Amino acid sequence: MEIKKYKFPHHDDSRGALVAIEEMKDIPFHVKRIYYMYGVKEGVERGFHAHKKLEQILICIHGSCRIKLDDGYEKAEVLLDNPGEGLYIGSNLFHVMDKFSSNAVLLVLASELYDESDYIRDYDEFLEYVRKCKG
Ligand code: T46
Repeated sequence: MEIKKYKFPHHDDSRGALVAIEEMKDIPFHVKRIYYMYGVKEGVERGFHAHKKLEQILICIHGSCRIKLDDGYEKAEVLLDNPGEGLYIGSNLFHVMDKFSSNAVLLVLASELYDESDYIRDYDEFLEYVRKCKG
């Protein structure tokens, strides 16, 4: 599976670091929604779904967490621990987020507004859906 990570422009100086992200330039879509999660308790796993249409960039802007990806054929794991880089998650990727450090803040840039009908939360349904999409 191809893992798409984006490295964002850093503007570091004696005052500290500033990371700027511009839509359609540093990431491949227009951003319609931003959300973030923090205070995730030790041992908690989140996600367990895929999206039919949504594109997202996940950035762990503080601390670290792991993202497990499954495209219905292959599985992969990515550690996010750098606020200067983001993981692209396109459609049809079943994903789980876990191993959150106690100080982790996971920021997500999303291409669409929140729409529950875009979620596939059942793994068997996901497998059926991706196989149908691939023809
Ligand atoms: C994803 C991963 C990376 C809203 O009302 N609006 C929103 O924009 C979002 C994202 C969530 N919610 C509500 C829906 C649930 O009642 O917040 C609650 C928690 O959402 P959920 O259980 O879907 O959270 P995660 O961490 O399992 O998944 C989230 C995103 O929902 C999902 O799109 O790809 O983060």
